[in-house]
Amino acid sequence: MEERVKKRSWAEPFKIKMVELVHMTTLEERRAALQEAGYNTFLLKSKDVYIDLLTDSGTSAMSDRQWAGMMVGDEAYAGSENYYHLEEAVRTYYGYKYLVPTHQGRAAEHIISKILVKPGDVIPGNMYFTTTRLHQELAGGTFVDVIIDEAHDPDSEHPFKGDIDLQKLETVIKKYGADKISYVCVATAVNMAGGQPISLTNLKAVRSLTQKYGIRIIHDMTRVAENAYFIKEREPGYGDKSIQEIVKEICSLTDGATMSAKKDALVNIGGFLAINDWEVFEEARNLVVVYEGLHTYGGLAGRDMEAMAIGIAESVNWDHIKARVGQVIYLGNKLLDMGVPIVKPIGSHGVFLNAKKFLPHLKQDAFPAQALAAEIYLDSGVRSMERGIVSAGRNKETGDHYYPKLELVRLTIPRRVYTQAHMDVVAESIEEVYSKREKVQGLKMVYEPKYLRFFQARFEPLG
Ligand code: PLI
Repeated sequence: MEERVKKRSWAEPFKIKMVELVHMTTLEERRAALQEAGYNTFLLKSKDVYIDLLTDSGTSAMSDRQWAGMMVGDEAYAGSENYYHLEEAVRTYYGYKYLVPTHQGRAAEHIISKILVKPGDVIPGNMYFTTTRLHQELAGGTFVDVIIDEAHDPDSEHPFKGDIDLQKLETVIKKYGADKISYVCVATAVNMAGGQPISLTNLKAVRSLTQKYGIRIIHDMTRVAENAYFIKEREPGYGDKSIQEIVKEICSLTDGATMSAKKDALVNIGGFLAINDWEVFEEARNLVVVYEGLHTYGGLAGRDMEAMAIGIAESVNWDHIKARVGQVIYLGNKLLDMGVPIVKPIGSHGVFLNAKKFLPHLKQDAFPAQALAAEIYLDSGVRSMERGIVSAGRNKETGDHYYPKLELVRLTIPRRVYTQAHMDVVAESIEEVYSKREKVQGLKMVYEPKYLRFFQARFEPLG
């Protein structure tokens, strides 16, 4: 009986109440759109996209309860009721003491970097994230990657590729001295590694090591509930714990957090900085007034804070998270069955194609992942994102490209937006591109912005 139950199909834990019509395009229209966009999927117009897997950021469908919450927005300049609801949600579900709302995650990164990073500092972390590292660098710091080696190997099946290598971390602390370490940056569901989780066993060990040296941990909690899903599924001793309990335990091992609520927390805009230390909070509360807005709205409307408070509660619901990650795993398994090279294990928020293996005839400076994302769009109107050499940017000292080991195309699944039928269409398009992969040409970069170049760079086909 149990076996039979296990094999039964599952479906999304919601009904669809309103739909957004999508636009179908012809091959000729897509070719023209791609040229106009300089072969960068960030520069495509949304109207030219059929299935949009660019990002899971701000692209979720809000629930009817969140929309109802929008109607009780208290748009007072100061002391909005919705701020207090959000503060309560952050305390209840995450356990952090003090809250500074921001318009999105990078604004929280900006503020915490300004407060904690001094010129010449070092910030160790479990793999870089684009905006996080840039804010650390702009504050005069240098990011050092201390994730386990397996995270850089797309074929490693390590269940917790987000883990920190304790040896690497201690070596960095000893090399620079604890007073030069601004904090350790711990991300949950590590984005650039493919949505890979950190284990609680590892986080506890990181906590004792950093406590020994008196170093803070700042948590990039953008996808913490998704990380908790993998802990519940994979980590001994956590199978019977709820997502809410696991999330809270993760947060309790850190001193503060930056949050892009546009992901886990199911809103189209919003973020925050949460912190346990009163002095850091005081400074952050002061700085947010300069860059975002008063400390009780931080660049958000009251209604956005209300939707976020409700979204936080929904994000730790088991049925929600199981279906959310389940849909990503559904797409990943389809691609594996087709023989397409992807990052393993399948991550939480998207399926990451291994462009180095997909297009072995292209050198990394011919931007294989960028070229692959363009080709997929051309085939079917499915929009994906490069996460390889273009995203990695340049070394700020030497000016050379970073050559990351991972050269990936991310098929990112927005939450509660697409059905399994959409996933089938995506998989068939990737299979089609894979069947004619040797014809895919590399690209040359013809325009390169100074910061976060992947957003606005332009390319042309080589040869
Ligand atoms: O896009 P923001 O400013 O709300 O958040 C920045 C940010 C911080 N940390 C992590 C892990 C992210 O994934 C993140 C944003 N990610 C985007 C936009 C993405 O497409 O993955």
